[in-house]
Amino acid sequence: MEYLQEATTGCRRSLARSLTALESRTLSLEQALSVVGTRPVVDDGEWQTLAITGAPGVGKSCLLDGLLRQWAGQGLRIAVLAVDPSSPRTGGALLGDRVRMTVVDDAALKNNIYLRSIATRKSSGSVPVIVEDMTHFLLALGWDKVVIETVGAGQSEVRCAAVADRILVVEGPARGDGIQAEKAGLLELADAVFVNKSDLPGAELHADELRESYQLGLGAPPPVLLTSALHGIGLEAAANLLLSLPASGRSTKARWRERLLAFHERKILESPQLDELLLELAKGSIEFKDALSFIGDAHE
Ligand SMILES: Nc1nc2c(ncn2[C@@H]2O[C@H](COP(=O)(O)OP(=O)(O)O)[C@@H](O)[C@H]2O)c(=O)[nH]1
Ligand SMILES: [Mg+2]
Repeated sequence: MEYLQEATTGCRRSLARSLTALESRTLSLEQALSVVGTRPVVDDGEWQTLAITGAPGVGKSCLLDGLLRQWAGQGLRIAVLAVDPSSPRTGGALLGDRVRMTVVDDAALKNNIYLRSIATRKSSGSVPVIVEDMTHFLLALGWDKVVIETVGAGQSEVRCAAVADRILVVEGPARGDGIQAEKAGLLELADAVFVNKSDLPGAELHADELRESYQLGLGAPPPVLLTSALHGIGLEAAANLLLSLPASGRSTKARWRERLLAFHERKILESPQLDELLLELAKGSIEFKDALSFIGDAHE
């Protein structure tokens, strides 16, 4: 595991190799941290991890490119994990082939940025668990912040977002159908909402719809900001707002819910007896509740 040691010296190739080992579960986070060390926890109210989530095509990658320029320009070192739910139909990536991040081509900034995508279709393990482990590892290596880009659809993606200290939900202009119920869960988790593509009609209308719907709920509403990643409008304000963004009280409960669920999932997926238990269950030689108690016992 020499590559782990090398990753601590800033070698990108060794970093990539370490992340691949975490992804394929041939390396556990514990093992990795035992080599690279852990980072002391400073509770200064600042976030270390941010999730950027929202429907495909709303401009998350474009926005992130602009935000990274601002942050890297201020000297922050930021690692990005792009969770890429590759399309089962084409086998191609849903996110990866849309927009290329240009910040990594910028000689003055690229040393402050690291990009890594996680192809969920190829993944053998639970993606939220992998994302969480990679995040801890990157922070332990001394990256200032980790940003997780994830499509805001589906339980697994919501759980990826819940790994983060703060959640930014990105929306596009109004499409005339108001705020749909399936979005409510995601909006509930938001510490901030950006309505991107403010250069297109309907963006302000949608921002108003969102603000209104937050007024109906309990607790302080998250800030709702208009941005145009394409034209660079509102990006500086957005970057500053995010850096000092407090966790919204309303998102905290939903986040803990997701984290509890993720913990449970990890317990099951990482149980050494899982394969055996599944076989026994399939054969009908043990009962469901026996399997549950096995998994419980293995970790207590
Ligand atoms: N008009 C307009 N288009 C944008 C804006 N931001 C992104 N786009 C375009 O939206 C498409 C999807 O962007 P992308 O960042 O890949 O979206 P993602 O799937 O959410 O990551 C691309 O063609 C972008 O050029 C914006 O502010 N205004
Ligand atoms: Mg994207």
